[in-house]
Amino acid sequence: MRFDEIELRVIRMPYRSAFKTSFASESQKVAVITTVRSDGVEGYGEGVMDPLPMYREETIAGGLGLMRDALVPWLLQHGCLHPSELLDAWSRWRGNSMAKAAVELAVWDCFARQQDVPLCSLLGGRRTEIEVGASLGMNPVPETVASVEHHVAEGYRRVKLKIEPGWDRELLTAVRSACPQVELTVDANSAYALDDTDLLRSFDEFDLHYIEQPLHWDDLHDHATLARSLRTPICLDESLTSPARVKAALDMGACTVVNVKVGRFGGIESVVRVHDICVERNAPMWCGGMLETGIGRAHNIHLATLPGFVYPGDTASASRTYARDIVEQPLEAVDGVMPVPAGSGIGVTLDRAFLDSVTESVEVLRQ
Ligand code: OSB
Ligand code: MG
Repeated sequence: MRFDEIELRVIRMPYRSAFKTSFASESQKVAVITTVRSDGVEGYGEGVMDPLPMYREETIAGGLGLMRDALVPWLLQHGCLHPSELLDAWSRWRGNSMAKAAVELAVWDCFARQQDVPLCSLLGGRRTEIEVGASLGMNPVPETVASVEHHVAEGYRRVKLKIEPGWDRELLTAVRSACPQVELTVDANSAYALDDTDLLRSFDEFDLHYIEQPLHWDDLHDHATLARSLRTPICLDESLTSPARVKAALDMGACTVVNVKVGRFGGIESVVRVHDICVERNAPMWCGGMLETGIGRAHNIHLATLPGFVYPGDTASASRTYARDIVEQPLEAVDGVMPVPAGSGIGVTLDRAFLDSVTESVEVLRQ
């Protein structure tokens, strides 16, 4: 594939309500939407970096810089035979997984559209729908209990609660007594420390499916120590950034469950390698979310059709997060099941008028 043009577009879209985690309360999405153009066919990707490095270390400004200075010029100069080549070709530029993924995803979408096949079939995914859960931001206890009940009634296959020290046992006690059967998980986004081991062990009574990223955002060692003290399984999110890190985490017992985000791993090829590691080791994995727009959401849905994604993912209905989306197809779950968008590539088309209305900047790089 040769590329004629690559567009980097920064968009800003309000959430329907603020999303509060242990690291921030966010009321809007700022994302980089990438478009590659090759032989009259476009492909789209989404960068999940934030304006400030609150989740991991990447930022929009840093990601755009690397795209401009390295990834996009390289792609315009070399092109590729297959999108799976890009991960290794770009490995000499260290880190910056979210920036790499933002460009690589667009190339995969473009490649699939040129072959006129759905992205999932290129990856070997055979499902036509995926099971999904919902991730609830922090809200007062009564509202959270009502929200869990609402999502259970909607058919979501599991509910994840955001927690932090001082915002955990009371919430979990209330949710468990209202919904004793719901498949429940918690996500601390790195808010606890190893000194909190006794507190975290006390969560065993809530019968959680797993605890997501309790400790430091780049740690494996302390998570392995913690895991030995808990009955509840540990799932890592922030700490897992490459196939090698996943192998290390599973081998040292830092986690038994793997949250996969294509941005954090540097693209689809990297996720395919993570997938094979998890399948080989029988480690359950699931597809996480970053409150993506329809572009990133559609990519997540296609990825999650791979057989190793055995737990429900975070890719819930887009309408939970946005009043209006930048894609024309509604990405809506029914009874906790999200259909894979049909058609070629990721199966969605842009609502260009709305996209323009939420665009903050556009730059187009050419041959
Ligand atoms: O830790 O999984 C996370 C959103 C932004 C950043 C980090 C996380 C999340 C979510 C939301 O939990 C998942 C979603 O609905 O996309
Ligand atoms: Mg998480």
